[in-house]
Amino acid sequence: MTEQQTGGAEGGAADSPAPDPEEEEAQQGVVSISPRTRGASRLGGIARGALIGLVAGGAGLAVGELVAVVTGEASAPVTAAGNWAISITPTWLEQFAIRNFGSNDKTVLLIGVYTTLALLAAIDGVLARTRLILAGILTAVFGVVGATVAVTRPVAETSWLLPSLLAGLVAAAALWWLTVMSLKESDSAAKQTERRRFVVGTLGTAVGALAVGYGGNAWIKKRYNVADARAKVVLPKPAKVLPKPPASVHPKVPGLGPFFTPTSEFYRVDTALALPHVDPRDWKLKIHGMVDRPFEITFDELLSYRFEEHDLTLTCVSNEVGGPYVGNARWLGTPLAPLLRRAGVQRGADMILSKSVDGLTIGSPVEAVLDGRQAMLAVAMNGEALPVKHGFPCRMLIPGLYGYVSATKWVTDLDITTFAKSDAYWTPRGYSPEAPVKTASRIDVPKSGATVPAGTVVLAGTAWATHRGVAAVEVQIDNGPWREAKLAASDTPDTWRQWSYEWANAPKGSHKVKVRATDGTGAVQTSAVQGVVPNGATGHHSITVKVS
Ligand SMILES: Nc1nc2c(c(=O)[nH]1)N[C@H]1C(S)=C(S)[C@@H](COP(=O)(O)O)O[C@H]1N2
Ligand SMILES: [Mo]
Repeated sequence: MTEQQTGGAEGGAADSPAPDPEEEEAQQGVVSISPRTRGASRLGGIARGALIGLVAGGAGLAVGELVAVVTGEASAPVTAAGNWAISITPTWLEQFAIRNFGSNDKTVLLIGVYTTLALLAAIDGVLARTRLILAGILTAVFGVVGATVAVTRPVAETSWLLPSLLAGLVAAAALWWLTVMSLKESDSAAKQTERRRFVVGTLGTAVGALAVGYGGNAWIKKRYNVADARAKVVLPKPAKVLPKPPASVHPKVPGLGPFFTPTSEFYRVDTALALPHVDPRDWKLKIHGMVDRPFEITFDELLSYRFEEHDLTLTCVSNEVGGPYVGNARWLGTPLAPLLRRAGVQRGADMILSKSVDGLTIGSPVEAVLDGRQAMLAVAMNGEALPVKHGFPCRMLIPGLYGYVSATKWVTDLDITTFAKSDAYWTPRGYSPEAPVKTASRIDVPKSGATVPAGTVVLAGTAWATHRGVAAVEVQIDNGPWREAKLAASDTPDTWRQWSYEWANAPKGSHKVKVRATDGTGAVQTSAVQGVVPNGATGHHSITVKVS
């Protein structure tokens, strides 16, 4: 809204002398207004109210952001509200978001939060023109609501009340001030001065809010930045250097992704709206609960342990058949089993409830960590310290289990407990407490719907049955017989296996191609179609190809 537009609204006064009920009320209520301006268009009043609401709301949020420089990023009003929204998101909506927005789901959520807040602020601003006290109280109530959702986050501190409370107060004050000025401005006697005051006040508040908001945000980013700390981490040398897998783990088919997923392309799935920025100097891991000898270690202590490299394919329970939420990396970590043994897991304990700094909890079977597989606390992937979004400085990994039951990022707490007693984050949201990775296979080349020249068509893709390994991959064309694909070399049973198939004399026309894998135990991937809830999708991936 510009000054010209508000001016235009007022210009309409002469043409429409009907008394505006809004201004009449304002006259009785808050400020006395000269009859001359009664005709100011109602629309102009609404627009101006909405503008004031937005500016006042913005001022509040900006101050909230500034306070959050001290109280922590996740306590900022918008972040807290967003995190709360994530926590109450029903499973169907979460699935919808993952399916449609993928790793941009956070951006979409933030847009949603900002839009909702803007709408509320605008409505409140309009309301303020006739019911200033009520609107002021409402604004303060928004602040209290924000403070409540902030302080009820799993790892909140009492100070998390502050940003939203102050935001509410500042917004209420700004709303009051600007509304009173705006209503007064209609007064004839000092019209020019009043108007200038209103415009300057509104513009000034808006500019100030933007400056403080952006400044606060930049300050938060700087203050909680761990890039330097990450750069300084000296990765421990693995006790035994793992040789590079042979080149034959990758069939050289154009368009097929590499055997190791580049870190920059590795999928990301988590509930963190503001990524946790954990300084390794502050990091501690606590192992406690049903153990004989609970203990706590620092990052330096962790780094002094025995480290191993391990190639492992990580996948998400939310990955649909043929989906992208799977990646393969070389991880550097210290085995988890010796740490559990040092703590002395008590009889009856069957669950590790791991917790991240942002309060997310993940439940994993104690058995899976102690049965000899390479469960680890990882500090690096693909030769570099973990990126912040993949769990810096430390994350858990257990081969064979979906990420939501094994791969805790920013992990700081292992509570040894039982599945009977404890629920992890996703359990009450409809996901199974335990979830081994299901056998899956995917056709990556050609892309579904692609047109390819007749002759020999090369199909290629990947298959995984983490920890059981992949023993065979077969493809089926147009419901014909299943034909054995050529498997690339196997790295470990914990990694995916790429495959290719030369489809000779592919006839012209549209064809359907399907794939299925057999895992290391000899079990063939099921064709039964199941969605991702409660413990992973099943069914065969299929594509259509046009041969021309
Ligand atoms: N702290 C934390 N750890 C987490 C999650 C999370 O939301 N928060 N998501 C889990 C899920 S569902 C998956 S699939 C993997 C994904 O790991 P990535 O983002 O590094 O690929 O992390 C797991 N660890
Ligand atoms: Mo996941």
